[in-house]
Amino acid sequence: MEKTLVIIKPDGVQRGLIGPILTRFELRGFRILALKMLTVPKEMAEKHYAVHQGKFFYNDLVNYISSGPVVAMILEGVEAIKAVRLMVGATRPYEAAPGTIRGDYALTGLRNLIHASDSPDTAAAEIALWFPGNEVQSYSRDLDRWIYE
Ligand code: 3AN
Repeated sequence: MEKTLVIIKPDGVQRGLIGPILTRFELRGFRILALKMLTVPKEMAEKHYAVHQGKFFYNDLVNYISSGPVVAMILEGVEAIKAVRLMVGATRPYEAAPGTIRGDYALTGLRNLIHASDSPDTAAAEIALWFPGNEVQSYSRDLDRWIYE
């Protein structure tokens, strides 16, 4: 089982897409291990996007993700990192395939609705940053035996 961090960005919250996005992940079979709404402090946003420091879009990224409430969650499932990234779709929303979250609900630039960890190392670092302390549940569900062979 793999864990990944997903953030519904301010545009997703403002557009009333928390429910539809969560539903997609639940229906796919992922377990939600942690879930919260928060407004991200600037320093935390800078840490989250540290790999992009120095790039021309870095300041916009940091300002945008801290501009209003977001919803952060940890999802667990087999190959969760890759599977969730495929559900999220391409970085540029206008290039995202129909059927993906960005491809169905987003169109331009920074308004790409959602963030998802892109590797096991990133997932571990992002989970530690967004859910420090004892905020993560561990549980099984009866229906898991119908999702996993
Ligand atoms: P993704 O969110 O698809 O994993 P990353 O991690 O490469 O994409 O980039 C993080 C965020 O930075 C993207 N969601 C997007 O909003 C923004 N971004 C990435 N590349 C560019 C770019 N060339 N111009 C403007 N914004 C960008």
